[in-house]
Amino acid sequence: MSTEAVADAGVNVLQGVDPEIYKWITTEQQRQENTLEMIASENHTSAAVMAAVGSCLTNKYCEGYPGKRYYSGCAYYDEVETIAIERAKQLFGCAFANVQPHSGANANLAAFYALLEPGDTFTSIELSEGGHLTHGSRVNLSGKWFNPVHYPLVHDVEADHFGHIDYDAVEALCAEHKPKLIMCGYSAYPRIIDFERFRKIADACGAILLADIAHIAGLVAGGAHPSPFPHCDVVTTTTHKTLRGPRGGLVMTNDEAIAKKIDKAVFPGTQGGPLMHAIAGKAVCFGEALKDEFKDYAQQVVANGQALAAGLMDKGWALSSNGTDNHLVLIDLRRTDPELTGRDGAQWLDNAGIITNKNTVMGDERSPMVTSGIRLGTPALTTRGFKAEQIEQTVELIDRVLRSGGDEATANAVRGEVVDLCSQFPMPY
Ligand code: DSN
Repeated sequence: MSTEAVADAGVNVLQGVDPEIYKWITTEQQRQENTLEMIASENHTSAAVMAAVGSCLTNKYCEGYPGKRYYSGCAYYDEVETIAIERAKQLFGCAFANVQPHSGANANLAAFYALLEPGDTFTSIELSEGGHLTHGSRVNLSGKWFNPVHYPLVHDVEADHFGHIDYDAVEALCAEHKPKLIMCGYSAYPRIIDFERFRKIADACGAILLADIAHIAGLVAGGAHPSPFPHCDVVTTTTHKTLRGPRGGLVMTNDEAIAKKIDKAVFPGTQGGPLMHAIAGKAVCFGEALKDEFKDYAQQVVANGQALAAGLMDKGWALSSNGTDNHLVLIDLRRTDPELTGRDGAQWLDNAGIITNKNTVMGDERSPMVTSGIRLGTPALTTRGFKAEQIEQTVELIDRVLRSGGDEATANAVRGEVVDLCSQFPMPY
């Protein structure tokens, strides 16, 4: 049976057993097919990944690691997990990989548990500036049990590196606070991360350097963003987003002592049984990302990101950091249409079939539920086959919607054009 047939068979069985859930899955499938998915952290994974995730591997408990399990019957799971580990190491060029974290948040939790004691100081950027909940937010364990000190971006709109990390300020802040760990890697940062500079800063203050490459993992794997190795001590990531695999997490390192601590911190420190069906999906995803086509994909994601940024700026939309080097673009509405909020803009786009998210921008005075920004990304559109020409069409549609004042007729007209555009670029499954 082909992988497509396996995936279809699974959904068709569901139709008879649970028509209610079947209805919502197929309705969601139609939504995905007929909308422009521009959430920077989402993608369309392959039929092969979905077949692995929807397989009988969901049935088994496998606490422990390959060759050292707490249950019988794990031999084939050892094979799957070992393949996933070896492929992850090959893909990212590192010596150790733990493929068990259920998510990026779990990967970060395990890294903190392995490397820090409660109360220890670490540095990162704040969630509202483009960081992540697990990078020291007050409402997350990382901010409650540890002592985060946040480093700034360049806020001066006239400065050469407006919106970039202020590396000199990071250096000064780390010299002052002597963090045990420095985090780099973000959720809404459109620029290349200078891992080499971070290494120098970490060495100067004796800190461990952790990169959370969740957003850019696919770009790193495809050679479209510099690698965190050999500069970083620990690298955490998700496996969906630009890497285009199943939802899940991954931790990597070149340091054997750190690897041992991470393994213990993932299991039994912070997780129980690994999700072996998800690990099989990760193995398939890493195998796909090792192919030459994935390099073309990663380059195209960035080319499309830059076309999106250039197109929006041509239309007069101000962007955080005035552009992008990667897969994401952050519109700063305050500098174009101060009355328009991220909440309204994202809702109007949603009404027109363009799926984005509201996002805070540097120094945002609006709340995270309102915001002054809209975050857009190109990973999913690129998977569908979009190139510069379709990105230009997409920019036209976004501009019309955002300048419409939320007009329903405009949303409906754009929605029709979106459906038409989508029909020319079928899903990868
Ligand atoms: N929620 C993800 C994002 O959208 O960036 C990060 O985990």
